[in-house]
Amino acid sequence: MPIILHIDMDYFFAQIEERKKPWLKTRPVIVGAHPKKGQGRGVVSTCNYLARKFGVHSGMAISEAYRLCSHAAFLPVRGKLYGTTSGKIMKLLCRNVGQGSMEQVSVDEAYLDVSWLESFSAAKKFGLQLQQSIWKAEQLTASVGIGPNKMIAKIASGFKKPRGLTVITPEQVNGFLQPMRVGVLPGVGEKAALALTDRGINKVSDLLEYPEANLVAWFGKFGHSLYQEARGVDDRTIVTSSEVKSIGRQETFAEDTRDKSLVTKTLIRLAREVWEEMREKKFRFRTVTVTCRYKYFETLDRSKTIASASEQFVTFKSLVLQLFLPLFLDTKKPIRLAGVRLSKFQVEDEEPEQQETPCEQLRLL
Ligand code: TTP
Ligand code: MG
Ligand code: MG
Repeated sequence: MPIILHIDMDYFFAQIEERKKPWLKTRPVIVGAHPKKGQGRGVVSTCNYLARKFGVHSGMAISEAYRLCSHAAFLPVRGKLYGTTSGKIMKLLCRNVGQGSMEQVSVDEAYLDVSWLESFSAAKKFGLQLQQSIWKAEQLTASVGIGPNKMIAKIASGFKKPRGLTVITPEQVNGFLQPMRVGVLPGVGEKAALALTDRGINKVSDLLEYPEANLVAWFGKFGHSLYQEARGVDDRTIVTSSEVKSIGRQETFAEDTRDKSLVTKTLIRLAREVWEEMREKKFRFRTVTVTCRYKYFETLDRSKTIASASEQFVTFKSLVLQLFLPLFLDTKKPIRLAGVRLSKFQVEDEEPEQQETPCEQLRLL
């Protein structure tokens, strides 16, 4: 029985700022660009929960935040300090579960596979201990969610923030998920949420009334995932850093960048290296993954698996370019690191499952 734990630090950057200046704890605190008395042009990185009461949130224009809460303490982003603190917390988590059971997904969150604990009540105890260890080591609070898969664990960790600990057993999944807004489901961004509410679908339970074919007609391949997600199903496994069944390369840019041609060229060069290493091993690949890490270490992956294994560099390259596009276009965030990975290998003399698949028939996993 899979048991997944998701841990996410509470108002991370702002909490780090409060740690050394306890008098900030009783004030709204906003970390981000300089407000310049309401004329500032940047955005809010994050804010503490007191500032959230005024409607301030991450990504909001700092001028808007100033309008809503001008008496807040406005603090600049100290990225290096947050990065070091994040590293210490991730190491602590890794010491508790081992590298093979952990996936860091952003500067302040990680999935841990704790299936070895064998029960949700043992996992709850473990989650509590993790919160206490982080408090002891760093004087910072975190929220924990525990569930039978990544999606449920992540929704659960955000359920009772800050300092929350929410456990959802397999029997509780549907009752937990169905009253929630569709926006909680992975992959349902603002656009998809709007497309759904336009059709009168506001809650996850509303989605259950539609056959899979409808969702596919509206959203293409994502419709398949959406159908599963609404039923609490999520097959994504934890992608650990010690994965040996793949060949990958990544590169950190000298400066965070929005230069599309620079990132594309880098990805193609990395892809060439990865492909050469794969050919040395006489492998053929089925899965291609492109990774982008953005400013502040938020990391996103996109993968495609083709029906039959390929050894063609052109196929690999066109998939890399295809996968990269949404990672670049769906956000305005500068890119810190880009990487490519091949996996699901077949060895040369294995029978291919079927003929080479044209790109249009690629299956999105
Ligand atoms: P989050 O975990 O999304 O937010 P948070 O930790 O501040 O608050 P919560 O208690 O809701 O988890 O992001 C982690 C950090 O990443 C956050 O402290 C600041 C940074 N960040 C940005 O700089 N810009 C953004 O738009 C977001 C979402 C986060
Ligand atoms: Mg957080
Ligand atoms: Mg987070």
